[in-house]
Amino acid sequence: MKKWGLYLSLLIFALILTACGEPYLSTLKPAGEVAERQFNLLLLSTGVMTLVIVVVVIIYVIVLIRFRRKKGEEDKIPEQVEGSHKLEIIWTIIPIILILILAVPTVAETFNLGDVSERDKVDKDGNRENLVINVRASLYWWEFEYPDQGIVTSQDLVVPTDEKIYFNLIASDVKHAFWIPAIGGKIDTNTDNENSFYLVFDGEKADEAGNIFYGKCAELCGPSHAYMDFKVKAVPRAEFDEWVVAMQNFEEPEPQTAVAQQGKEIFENSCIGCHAVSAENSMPAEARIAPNLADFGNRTRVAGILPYTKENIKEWIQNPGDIKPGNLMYDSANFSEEELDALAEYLMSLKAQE
Ligand code: HEC
Ligand SMILES: [Cu+2]
Repeated sequence: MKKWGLYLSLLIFALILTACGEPYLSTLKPAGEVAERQFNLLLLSTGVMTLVIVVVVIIYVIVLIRFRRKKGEEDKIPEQVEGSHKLEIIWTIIPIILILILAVPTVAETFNLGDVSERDKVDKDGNRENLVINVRASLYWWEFEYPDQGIVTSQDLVVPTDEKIYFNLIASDVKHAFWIPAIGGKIDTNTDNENSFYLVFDGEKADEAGNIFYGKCAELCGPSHAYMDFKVKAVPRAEFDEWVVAMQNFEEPEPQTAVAQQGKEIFENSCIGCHAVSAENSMPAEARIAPNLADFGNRTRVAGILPYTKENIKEWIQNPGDIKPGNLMYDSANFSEEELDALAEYLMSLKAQE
C-alpha cells in the first residue's frame, strides 16, 4: 500500500509538471513550416506505433480468454501446431509495410529539411535573395552575424517572419546544439565543420506568441548548459529592415548623465577588452570573445536567462559565476554599489532603436 501511494504521487507530480514551461517552448505547438513538418512526422510515427500496440493487445486478450484452461478440461492437451506458412508470411509482411510507411516520409523529409541549395541564390544584381545568418555558439552564449548586412548581435536573434532564413552554424569551443523548439531544429554546432539548414517563422503564430520565441542549447556542454538560452524576436519584414538599418548606423550614445559617464569610463577600463559595443562585424570571430553589447539596452534577458532589470544587470556584473557557473566572463568582481549603478545605467543606454 505504501508503494502505491508513492507511485500515485509520482504520477500526479508528473502530470502537474507537464503543464510547466514557457509558452511557445514546445515542439507540440509548431510555429513555422519546418516545425510543422517535423510535427507531422511525429504524429505519423506515434499513429503507427499506437496501431501496433492496440492490435497486439487485442489479439493478446482474445487469446488469453479463448484458449485458457477450462474447468473439466484440466488434462486436455490442445492440438500441437508447428509452423504455419500463412501466419509467418503475414507477420513478416505487415511489419515491412509499417516500416516502409515510417521510413519513406522520414528519410524524404530529412533530406528536404537539410536542403540548402537555394541559400546562395543571387538576383540579377548579384545580391543574395535569402537572408543568411551565421550562428556561433560559445560557452554559454550565442552570437548572430548577418554577413550581408555587415552586423552582429548576441543573445537575441532578430528575424523577419514568413520567409526562408538560412543558418550556418559553428561552435567556438565545444560542441553545442541550436534548437528553437517551436520553430525547428535541433542542429549541432561543431568546432570543425559548419552545419547549415533553414527555418521559417510563421507571422501569425509569432503575433500570438508576442513576437518572442525561446531557443536553447540542446547538447550538454558544461556546468551552465541548462542556462544557455537565447530569445528570438520574430517581426514582420519591414520592422526587421528598420532594425538592420538602426544597427548599421549604431553609434555609441554620448552619456546623458554624470552617472552614465562614470559607467562608460569604468567600462572602458574593465570591460572593453572582451566586449565590443559596435554592431559592425569588422572584427574576426576569434576576437569576438564576449557578447556584443551594441544593442544591450533592448535585450529581453540579461545573459540570456535573467529577467531584464537593473538589479539583475548589477547582480550579473558583480557575480556572473554564481548565475552561470563556469562561464568565461569572470567569477566575481569587487565593484562598489555606486560603480555598479553607473555600469548598469551606461549599459542600459546602449540601444540601436528606441
Ligand atoms: C574576460 C572577458 C570578459 C570581461 C573582462 C568582461 N566580460 Fe562580460 N561577458 C563575458 C562573457 C564570456 C560573457 C558571456 C557569459 C555567458 O553568458 O556565459 C559576458 C556577458 C556579459 C553580459 C551579458 C550580455 C548579454 O548579452 O546578455 C554583460 C551585461 C556583461 N558581460 C557585462 C560586463 C561588464 C560590465 C564588464 C566589465 C565590468 C564585463 N562584462 C567584463 C566576458 C567578459
Ligand atoms: Cu549546451
